[in-house]
Amino acid sequence: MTVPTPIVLDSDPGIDDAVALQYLLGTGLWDLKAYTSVGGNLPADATYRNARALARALRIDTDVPVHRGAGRPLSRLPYREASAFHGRAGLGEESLPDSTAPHPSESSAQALLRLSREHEGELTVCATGPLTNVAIALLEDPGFARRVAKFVFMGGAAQVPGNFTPVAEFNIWSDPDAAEVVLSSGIPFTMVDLDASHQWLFRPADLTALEAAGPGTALAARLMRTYMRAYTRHGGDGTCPLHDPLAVGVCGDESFVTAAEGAVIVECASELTRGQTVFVPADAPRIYYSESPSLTARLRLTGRVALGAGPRDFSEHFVTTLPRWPARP
Ligand SMILES: [Ca+2]
Repeated sequence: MTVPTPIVLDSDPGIDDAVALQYLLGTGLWDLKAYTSVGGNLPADATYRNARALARALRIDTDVPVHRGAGRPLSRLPYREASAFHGRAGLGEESLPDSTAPHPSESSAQALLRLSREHEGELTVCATGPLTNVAIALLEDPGFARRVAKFVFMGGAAQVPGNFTPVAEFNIWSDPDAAEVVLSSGIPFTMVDLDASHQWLFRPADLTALEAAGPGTALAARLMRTYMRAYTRHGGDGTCPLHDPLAVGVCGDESFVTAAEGAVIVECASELTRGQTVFVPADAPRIYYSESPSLTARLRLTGRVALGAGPRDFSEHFVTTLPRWPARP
């Protein structure tokens, strides 16, 4: 039996964040050290409240501290609400009771920094919201980038259109400056973008399977039903993408995606293309940006970038793994 690896999930719940948490617990691969909330789908106070309520609903709130994220993006107006997809309070129609756990004094960024020191070289960080907290940790202490073993985030669109603007994915659009701080830090990153997450879909048969899996998956099934309806209202075909769960999956196994090595540079100056993630493969022509010493240097800060679905079936893994939590007595 393998020893669970320390991980922090940094998240803006959000429906797919919620089921990503339950899936993470179901894998049995991870020792969840903290659940750090960040503003994104809703303002920071609301995602913190939702994160605490989810920790209670999934019976981890006595063991896993939940931290409050930064109050706003690094240099932008406060987070917009994505209530069209996630419901007015962020978790569909649910109104879950708050946890009774004490409120930690550490912010999300402070918890990330402490855990990167306590588990230097071992800690995986998975981010499924805007990258504000991770950027703040890096601004406070750039050494965070080398202490983290692996950083996987859901966000961006490498070679496909965006989902919030023609060129930008929602998480990166929400705080592009934070994303650029993170992706230029030298942190060992894997970008789980729309290129991959739009390939792994949750289908009506998967919903039926979750609904049949017992009382432990009733909440997840209700959330996913709401999420599928939202996608259908927005022109979908009755399925929905598994954005955030896929990022958690890739923390454990990259073969759910195909990935290439390369740099990702985030557009922060333009209003029109705000949050665009410009992917430059490591084997790109060497003339790229040769007139710009700063961009040429930037291209050396590479990571793994998902470009599509991988050989291993993520949708199937998600639906069979999530019901393993909470463990039945
Ligand atoms: Ca999210």
